[in-house]
Amino acid sequence: MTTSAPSSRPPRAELHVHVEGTLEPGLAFELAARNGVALPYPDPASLRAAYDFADLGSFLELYTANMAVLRTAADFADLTRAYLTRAARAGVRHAEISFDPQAHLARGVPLEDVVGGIASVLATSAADHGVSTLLIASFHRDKPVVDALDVLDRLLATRAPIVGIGLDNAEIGYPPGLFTDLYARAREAGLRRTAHAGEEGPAANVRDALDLLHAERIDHGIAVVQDPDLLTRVAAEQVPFTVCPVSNVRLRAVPSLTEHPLPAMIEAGLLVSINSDDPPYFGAYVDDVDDAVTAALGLTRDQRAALAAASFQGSFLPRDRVVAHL
Ligand code: ES4
Ligand code: ZN
Repeated sequence: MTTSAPSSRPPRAELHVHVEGTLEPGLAFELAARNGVALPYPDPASLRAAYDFADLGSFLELYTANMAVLRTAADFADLTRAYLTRAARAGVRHAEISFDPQAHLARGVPLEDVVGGIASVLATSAADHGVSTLLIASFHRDKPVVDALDVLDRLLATRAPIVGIGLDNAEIGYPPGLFTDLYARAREAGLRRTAHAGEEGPAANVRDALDLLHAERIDHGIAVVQDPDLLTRVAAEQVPFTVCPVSNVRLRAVPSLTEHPLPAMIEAGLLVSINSDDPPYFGAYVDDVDDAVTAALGLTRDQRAALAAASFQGSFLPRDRVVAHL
């Protein structure tokens, strides 16, 4: 995979990346050795070869299994640092990074170690990597809302440095309406709100995330093109959509990049940004995604500039910080 120097790419933000999904096979093996954890693969290359997914479910299975190597605050710090180092090379100047608190609590890793490890690196990301950062706690939609409420309360009680919340994991069978209480509490606490919706689920999930959860941003949202009225509405409201075209192809939500609904979303006037989601799992950091999308869809220079601008406009940065990036 080739990577150009940052100067050859327009500055951009990355708004949709799961820190656990940035775990490179090499680092996974390093952490496994450090923590005395066994991985069911002989070496990093064999693990990477397993990154061939039939759907979201098969990806989530491996993604969750690999978290076994993440045990200590230092592990989470190393993971976060590795992502920022690579993201800086991709031209990323601001990153809004999600993490899955429930996944680690379920494995007996204290919340303080997870948050502390990630936050220790984010605190100096601008100075160390030239990347400003914000942290998002993402909740599992396939777990009960009471679990999520409990974790959110703990994050708030410990003054975890999060800007907002998200909703991820399996979408089908777990509609946004299950999480109205969670999003209401987050909103009351002054947190920003994003949610995965319309990734493998229907356009109605995008509408419900907006209307029932008061989500300010939609992660993926590609199903929105199936509902012309909703498409018109989200264009008028300039709802940010954090689209991950390579992820969608690798998880077979879309058959190929050339058939991706991104052009239809751009055409409809949506505020769309391009993101990586889980870069090593899908074989592409955000610069690689930009290149692949440009090649497959023949994006113009102006369209690419608009996508880069939208990555800042859709961020949770204060208005003056957004303007400074444009
Ligand atoms: C995810 Cl691609 C994707 N979809 C839903 N949840 C996720 N968590 C990490 N990656
Ligand atoms: Zn995602």
